[in-house]
Amino acid sequence: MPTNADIRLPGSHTEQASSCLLSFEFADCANDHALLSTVHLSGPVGESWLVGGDVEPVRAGAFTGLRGAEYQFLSCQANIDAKDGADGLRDTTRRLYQDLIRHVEGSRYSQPVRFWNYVPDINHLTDPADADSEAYRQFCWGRAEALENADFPLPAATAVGCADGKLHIGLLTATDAISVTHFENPRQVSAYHYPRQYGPRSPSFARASIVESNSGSLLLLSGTASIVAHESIHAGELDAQMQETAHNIDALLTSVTGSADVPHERFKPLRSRCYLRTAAERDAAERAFANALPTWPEPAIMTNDICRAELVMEIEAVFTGD
Ligand code: 3EB
Repeated sequence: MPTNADIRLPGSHTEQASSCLLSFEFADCANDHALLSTVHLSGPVGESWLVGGDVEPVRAGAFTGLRGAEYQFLSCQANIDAKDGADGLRDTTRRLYQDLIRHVEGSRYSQPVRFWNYVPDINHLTDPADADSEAYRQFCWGRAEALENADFPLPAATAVGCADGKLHIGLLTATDAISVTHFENPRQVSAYHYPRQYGPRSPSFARASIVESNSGSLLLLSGTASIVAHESIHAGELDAQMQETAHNIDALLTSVTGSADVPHERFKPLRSRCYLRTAAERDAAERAFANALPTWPEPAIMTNDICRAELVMEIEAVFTGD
């Protein structure tokens, strides 16, 4: 039976019973409060992100969530009105990100750790003749406008599609008691430096973020796909994209640990998700994943569109450090 996966955030309250700060349901997310909208295909049916000690509810504009001693998680879901076209998504994204930034900057939990974004009909062009009218590009535009004046570094993120018509945004942040650092991938151009051909404004995220305290560390890997430098490669090919994604993850971990000789010794894969564009490719994705990442625990495989139309899969993961 697949289990719900626990991810324990490092902090100073390790001796206390843990509380759930944030939970993702992969199997049953048809409720109005779900951060993630997806269709579960195989593997773990959810993730619970735990903190030591108690948590209490927080409300910040359109966002709600929980906070513990050192971490806060806020999320919201917004209906995107199809009749507003591309501008509706860009404006809504800008407004929600501005709300979120304002709240986070004014709180004790001011260090961003990781974003999750689920964008409705992410590859849809409101004007078929204009590649910049794509939902993902409009989302990136609104997000960049909100973040350009923010006083914080870009953290790890995921941005994939969803089919419920709503924009879902979630943000995990930490207090100064936690060390938070962000990393890029030497095999990939930083997303915030992608050239103009990918849209009016570049995506705003780091390739990975590490949270660390005396009790240990976690590496939070952003959504990672078959992109080398800034180009998508192996368009439409599941096996090859899976291999290329594994190479990207390998390059990132090697770079973070600072050594090609003893790669990955510091970080062990704990939980992963594989977002798969085509549900019918589930069995092929299971095989390709096991082939490309043979030492990893079984991933949660789910169906979501990927932010570039030629990409068929993307992996996000959490690694435990020492
Ligand atoms: C990429 O590497 C693939 O826009 O927040 C991965 C992770 C991707 C996060 C985002 C996009 C985002 O560009 C797509």
